[in-house]
Amino acid sequence: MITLYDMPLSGNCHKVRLLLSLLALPYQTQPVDLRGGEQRSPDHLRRNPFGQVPVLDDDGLIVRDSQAILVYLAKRYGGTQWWPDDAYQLAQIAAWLSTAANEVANGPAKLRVHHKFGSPIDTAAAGQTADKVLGIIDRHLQHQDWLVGDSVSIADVAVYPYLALAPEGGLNIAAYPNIIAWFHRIRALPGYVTMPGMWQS
Ligand SMILES: N[C@@H](CCC(=O)N[C@@H](CS)C(=O)NCC(=O)O)C(=O)O
Repeated sequence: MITLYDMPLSGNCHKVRLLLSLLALPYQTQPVDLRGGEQRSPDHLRRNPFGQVPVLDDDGLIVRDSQAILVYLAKRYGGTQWWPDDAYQLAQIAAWLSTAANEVANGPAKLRVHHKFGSPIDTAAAGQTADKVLGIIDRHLQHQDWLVGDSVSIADVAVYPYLALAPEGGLNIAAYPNIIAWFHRIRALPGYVTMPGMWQS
């Protein structure tokens, strides 16, 4: 059985919920009370020494980090549509996973945590990072439907949640028409699931 150590308002957890649902994989969630500090409990630190969610437990195999979990699920359960054989395509997917963990996390995701939960951040730096990454992604999607190749991949799943949650960080996502068109394509996928706070058309 797959168990996702989860927090309903976490975009990182949503990446995993979205892929599990797109793959139609049965799973259960185990909520981790982040406000109460449960992520720093000895039990959770054994699962993830960084004291964060998401963590996946697949019949005793523990995987931490949203990007790593997407890789695991795509390779283990997804077939070549989700984990291509081609080295160049895989490298492109890895590049976007890296963007999700860096620029998207330090731009739109950080602004959201600040606006929604009051975390102190350097708002000017996060704003600059957000503008840059949103512009790059919007231009990238001008001539292609998906971030990599000609079908959805874990690159899209990794980048999507914090872009769709960007309005909660005070960002005007409607200024990026190619991103909005990509939102619509993602939302039309069989098995798509949303979460509270995501951009509404
Ligand atoms: N690189 C990690 C980041 C995970 C992360 O930042 N998780 C947040 C929730 S979205 C968390 O667990 N925060 C609790 C804390 O840091 O105390 C990933 O992609 O999974």
